[in-house]
Amino acid sequence: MDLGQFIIDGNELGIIENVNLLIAAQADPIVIINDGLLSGMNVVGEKFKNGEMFVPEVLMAARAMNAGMDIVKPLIADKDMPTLGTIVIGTVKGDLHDIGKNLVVMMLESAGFKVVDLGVDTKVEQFIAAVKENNADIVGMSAMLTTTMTYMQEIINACENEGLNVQYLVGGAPLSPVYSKKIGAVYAADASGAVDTAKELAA
Ligand code: B1M
Repeated sequence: MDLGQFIIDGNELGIIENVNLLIAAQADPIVIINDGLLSGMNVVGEKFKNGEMFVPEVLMAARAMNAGMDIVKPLIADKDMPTLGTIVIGTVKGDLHDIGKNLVVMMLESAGFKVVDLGVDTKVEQFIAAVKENNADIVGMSAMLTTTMTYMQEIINACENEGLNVQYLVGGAPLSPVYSKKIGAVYAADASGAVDTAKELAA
């Protein structure tokens, strides 16, 4: 059975039914994740990047992925859980836009990152506390307003002052690669780009 195709089709019920069947047949949960769920989500990422899939379809795929993960996760010891790294993410202070950020979160989780989502209107102190608490590798910041994107620099400065050993991933409509580089961060244009960039940063 091709679990990946159920993910690509966003078929949540198909995933639930077939993951349960595989578990009943004693399949290895790690193999289910890597060869079934993640491989399907990788295809979704590529298709989204190439304009062959759109936001609603990606959301459905991510929901199917999460439904599958919810079944297999309890069967895996934390230490065996495949993880590419830990990302603390939030929409920055003063900004309430979270649709794009939520999509990025879903895609990062589906790709195998541990994501600590701080939500919207996130202040410097929240980022710093979450990085320390979770020993994060990456700080992800989203902004949709020209008036709020400048706050990213404050977050980066504060993290540097604290001596935190993290990389910075940023995105949102008003951002550009040039501006992102200027503040010391790496830019991703969309959710699938965020996954690719996060993989590079965490490597
Ligand atoms: Co607002 N809004 N909004 N809004 N809103 C915009 C952003 C705006 C461009 C509309 C416009 O004027 N044409 C404009 C900003 C102008 C500017 O600053 N340049 C604007 C404004 C002005 C405002 C208010 C100030 C309006 C007012 O009250 N006068 C107000 C501000 C509130 C606040 O935040 N303090 C406001 C409010 C709202 C709503 C609450 C009504 C609602 C948000 C609901 C929500 O998010 N829960 C809203 C919406 C929906 C929009 C638009 C229409 C759509 C945004 C969206 O969700 N896009 C938007 C216009 C537009 O973009 N066409 C607009 C879909 C989403 C999938 O894409 O968010 O770009 P996007 O995310 C992408 C990428 O950007 C990237 O990946 C995502 C997925 O592919 N990405 C990342 C995002 N974050 C990333 C992080 C990463 C990497 C990639 O790494 C960490």
